[in-house]
Amino acid sequence: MNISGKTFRPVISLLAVAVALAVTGLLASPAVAQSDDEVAPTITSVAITSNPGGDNTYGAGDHIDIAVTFSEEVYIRGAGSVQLGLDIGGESQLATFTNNTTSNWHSTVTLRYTVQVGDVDTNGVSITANSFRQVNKPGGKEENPIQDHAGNVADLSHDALPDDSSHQVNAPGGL
Ligand SMILES: [Ca+2]
Ligand SMILES: [Ca+2]
Repeated sequence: MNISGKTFRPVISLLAVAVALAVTGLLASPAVAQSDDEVAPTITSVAITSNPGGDNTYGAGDHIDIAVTFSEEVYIRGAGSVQLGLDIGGESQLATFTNNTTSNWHSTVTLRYTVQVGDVDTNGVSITANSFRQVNKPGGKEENPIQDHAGNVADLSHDALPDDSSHQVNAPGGL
């Protein structure tokens, strides 16, 4: 056996990193209250809430906002941590959570897509079924799944919204 300082030190460092990660994970987790609640949260509605104006049409730079409502308050950590899929003229686009509160607990979350030059949908925007999803990023999906106060992880399934002619898009690109 030849346990020199050179071989020993990296082991200590790895342990220190592991402990630090474990502590960070504990601190980042939402507090779970004592509760008899065993019912998982579900998505009860998905609706476009922005107003494109009298012409029912969004132009480049306009915001399309979609509200996703849950059956109860859920923990969602931070802006950008969840996304929702839109279909704009046959192209898949992502709306992203814009958290405008200091709380991570939400009954309804609003996701926003900003219309880009080149987006055109003459029969209106549609929303893809079961496209609401949590983004995998540090402090996100693995450490903090979307859950209720009792720690029941949410069922994120939801219906599609069909083409909605009151939410058309017309931002054609140049030549
Ligand atoms: Ca519950
Ligand atoms: Ca469409």
